[in-house]
Amino acid sequence: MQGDVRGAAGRALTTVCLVGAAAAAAQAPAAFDSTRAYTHVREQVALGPRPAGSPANQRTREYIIRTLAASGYKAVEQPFEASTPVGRVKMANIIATLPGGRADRIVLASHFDTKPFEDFRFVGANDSGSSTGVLLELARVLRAGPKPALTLEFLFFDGEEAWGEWRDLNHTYGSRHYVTAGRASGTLAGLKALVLLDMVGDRGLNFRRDTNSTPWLTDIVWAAARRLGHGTHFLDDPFAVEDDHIPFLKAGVPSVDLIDLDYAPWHTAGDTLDQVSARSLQIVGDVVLAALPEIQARLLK
Ligand code: 1BN
Ligand code: ZN
Repeated sequence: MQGDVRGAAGRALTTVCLVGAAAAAAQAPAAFDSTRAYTHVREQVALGPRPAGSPANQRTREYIIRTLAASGYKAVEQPFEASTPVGRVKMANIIATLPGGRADRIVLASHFDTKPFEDFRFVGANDSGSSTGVLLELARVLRAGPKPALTLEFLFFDGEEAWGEWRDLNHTYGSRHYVTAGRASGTLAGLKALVLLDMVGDRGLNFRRDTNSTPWLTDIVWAAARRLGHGTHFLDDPFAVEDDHIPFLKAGVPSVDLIDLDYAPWHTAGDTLDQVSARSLQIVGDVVLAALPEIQARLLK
């Protein structure tokens, strides 16, 4: 009899604990898993060089869409044709949306094309495998967490890289197309901030403050890094960089570019998987996740 009573009490306690654990799990945001992010980098590298217009670029898009689908997103492609030094090239951005409490949105972005080189094999593990891997993992984690205050959009740009020299309009084809299309359709008005990731996997992670980026956004990211104890990777040195955030800044969208250009194998055959550190991917994923609530709070003020 007593055994039965204790058994019932024990079962009740177990039920309470399980319900409590389930409630906690429902509220706690899932953790960023750099092992998954690193796997995404490896899978992209395995596809080989992925310049805009190439079959491997198309397969990269399929990989991104498939990975997003596994996280519960119905991603859409934004196809366009760009005029480049090698003629008209078919490209496509990829967009996945996580609806928030408001329709106004924050975009988290990365490019996924690799720079075209004819004289050597460029697989772009860091540029652009690392940021694409982090963005795919951020999309998974954020969907598993509580509904965000603002809508979040995960945006994968095609055609960031130049054919040959980065000058005139020979670069940022995908981001320029997104901004032009968003202006024409009116959807750009709901875009309140852009966080751009590029080259985030270097073992010796060193972000400098891009002076083209919006200072309050940079401040929030740098403060989040300090809070998490990663301040040593986020230097106060200023430098100016041109990247996919420039079309957004020109359109008046507050933007920050998190880019580590202090990377010896940049745009060389040496930008291979062994140069990418899962620990760096983890730091960037954690810092972006810590910065997002602050960015939302600032935008809701
Ligand atoms: C970043 C990665 N970029 C190209 N691949 C943009 C860039 C171009 C940054 C020129 C600095 C100089
Ligand atoms: Zn590059």
